[in-house]
Amino acid sequence: MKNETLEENKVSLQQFAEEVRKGLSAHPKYLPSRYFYDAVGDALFQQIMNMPEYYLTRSEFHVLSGQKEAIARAWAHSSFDLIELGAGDGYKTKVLLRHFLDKQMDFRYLPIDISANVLQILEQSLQEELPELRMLTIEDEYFQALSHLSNYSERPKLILFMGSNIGNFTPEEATDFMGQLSASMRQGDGLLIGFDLKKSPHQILAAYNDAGGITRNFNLNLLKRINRELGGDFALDQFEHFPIYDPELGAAKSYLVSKQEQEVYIEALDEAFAFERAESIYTEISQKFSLQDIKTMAERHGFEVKGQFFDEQRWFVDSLWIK
Ligand code: AVI
Repeated sequence: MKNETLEENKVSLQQFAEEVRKGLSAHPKYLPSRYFYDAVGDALFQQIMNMPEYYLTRSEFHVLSGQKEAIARAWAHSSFDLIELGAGDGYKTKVLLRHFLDKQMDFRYLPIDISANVLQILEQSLQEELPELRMLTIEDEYFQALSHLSNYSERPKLILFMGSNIGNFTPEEATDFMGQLSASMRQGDGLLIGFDLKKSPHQILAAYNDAGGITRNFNLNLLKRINRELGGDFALDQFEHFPIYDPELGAAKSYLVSKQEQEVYIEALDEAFAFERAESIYTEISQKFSLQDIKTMAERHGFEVKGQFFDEQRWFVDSLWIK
């Protein structure tokens, strides 16, 4: 078992190295944002969710607390499997779980995540707070887990994909992801999906450029991780965090910009990467959406929009789609 884990780690380290090579050799340079989330990145993201500027988590929490009854009514099933993609710490999901339990609905909660650590922490906290909850954690890739599930459960599925995680895909990746997700669902299954809505560009930009510099550290942690795991020699003080927001595209993008001409060597790749002064690495997209964008996406993938659930300020929406 231990060897298997070591083998898996080696494979994913190799994949990480290859993706870094590809991104740093490209013009313009980029790095995939999913590598933000090592243990340090997870802890920094936890801090981000508590920052005054980062309204997303609070807004979605307000959606769920204010609209839980309406959501349950629109879903309209009392016996189902509740599946969550990328559950995190469960802070927001607990609102729904508690409500469904109070209403004595007959459901199992199945959070899917590739991190055993995340699932273990979640399971422990749910066992303490909601001991009556029936739950089965699934450590796997999303689509692999969903295809297994369809084989042994006949009950309708309600899939949760919250937090505006869909926004961290490029529009092409989002189309690909939604296509796969739709293909893994049966007629009548539901998807409750969170979208951060287009709003004042100042407000959006501030969420990715906080005064305390936590998002800066989150972004720079990507270079720190390359140093630590791949033997890189990035000088962190030689790169600056630079977020932008394009209100036309609804795209918040983050970059790391080289302060000077420099070379960075990465041992695992035995390769040096040259940076010109002011050359950028594109590290993340956080796409924002209009209600029309959401409707178009749903219809394109064969869903009917059954309900749109907002917070009071209408900054965030959890949208219920039925296949
Ligand atoms: C996880 N995801 C929805 C966050 C976002 O808002 O795009 C990640 C994040 N990046 C910087 N701050 C937060």
